[in-house]
Amino acid sequence: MRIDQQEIRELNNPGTDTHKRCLEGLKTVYSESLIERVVNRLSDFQVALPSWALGAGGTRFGRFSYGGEPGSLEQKIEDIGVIHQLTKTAGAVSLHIPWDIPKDVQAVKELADSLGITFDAMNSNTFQDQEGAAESYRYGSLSSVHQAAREQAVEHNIEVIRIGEQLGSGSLTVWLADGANFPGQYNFQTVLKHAEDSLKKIYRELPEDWKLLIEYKPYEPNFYSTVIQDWGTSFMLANACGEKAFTLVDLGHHLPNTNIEQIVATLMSQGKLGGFHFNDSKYGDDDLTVGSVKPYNLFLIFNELVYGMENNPQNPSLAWMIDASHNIKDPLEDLIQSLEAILIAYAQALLVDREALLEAQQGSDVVRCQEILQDAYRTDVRPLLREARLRSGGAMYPLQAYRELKIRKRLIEERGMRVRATGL
Ligand SMILES: [Mn+2]
Repeated sequence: MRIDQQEIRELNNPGTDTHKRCLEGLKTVYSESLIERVVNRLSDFQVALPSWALGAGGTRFGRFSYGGEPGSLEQKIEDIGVIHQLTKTAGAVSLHIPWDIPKDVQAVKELADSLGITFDAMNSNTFQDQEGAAESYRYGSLSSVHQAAREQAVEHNIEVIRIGEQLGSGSLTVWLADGANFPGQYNFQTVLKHAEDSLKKIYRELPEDWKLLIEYKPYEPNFYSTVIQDWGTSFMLANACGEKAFTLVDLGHHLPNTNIEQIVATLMSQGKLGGFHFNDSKYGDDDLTVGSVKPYNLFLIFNELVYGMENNPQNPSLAWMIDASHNIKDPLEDLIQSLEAILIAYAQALLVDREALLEAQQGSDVVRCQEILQDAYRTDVRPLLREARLRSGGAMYPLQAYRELKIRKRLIEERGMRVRATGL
């Protein structure tokens, strides 16, 4: 389904005057040129939505369906189209292979194109056994001690690159779930060497203008060790592969209280941060809605991302993606909430007075340093988000619009109650 642009305009109209007054209020604190700059940055910012995020979420204990789920890749792209129409921030999709192999590449491309959606990073999957596959990944894939399993996993990643090439994607994300459940299960050095050799084989097949993004995670699905457990290991492997390989940071893939903003700063200074997965967590890799638990943390991370984007030309532009699970929520509502949280943190980080901060840091005025960051964090930047959306034809209040337009009801009428999306 598609929303009639007129419907969005009609929803925006009554709130426009109030919005303008809120925006004027911000102009009493920040210069007009800064506000203009932030609004433009927000309009340009696009976050990819993964093709596996549009179906009902759940945990390993259960899954609660909600009706109107997308039953095909085409419908998933249409759902992203709806979110993009409302927010103007979801202009990309990140495909998971083999869950979402396009049957008709040309048709899928044309559909995405008509909705203003591009194909961001491709995701391979060697954490599950695939139907009819000769080798099992039970004991690992790219790092397995079994050569045939390693070769099959490398082959799969190359196939994902080939599909991505046809779609116009420009990067491959490898999240290697390989690890050990028990001490002594494997030799740490052997599996790391295998992982490196396999990644190099995949890297050799990358098109000239592509990137290889290497994700890390400390534990889960294996509970004793993970082959690529932290940013240092990923960084080392990316360096071993070459200049087109980068580290990908997933917010949930850290042990509790890890200083993620420092990791971001370190990687960007080395020009090696390539991708970013958004989510939030309380205990582990909870994949909660972005900004739902630790919004100040998210702001501090964005503060480093903005600094890096402005000061590290050696770092490439990043592949942004939401990697969360809505669990009991309507996924589309959850994704709208996540996009809002991302833009809020980004806008706040753009408001940080960097000159004043530098001066306070040089003068070791610790109190002032904290005040400068928190001044930005405590600013209600939502009028800036609304202004950006208003200018690009989105809804000023996307979540409210989603509800008022009764999108879920319309999707259920169109697709029924019983469809089940492919994926986890
Ligand atoms: Mn991830």
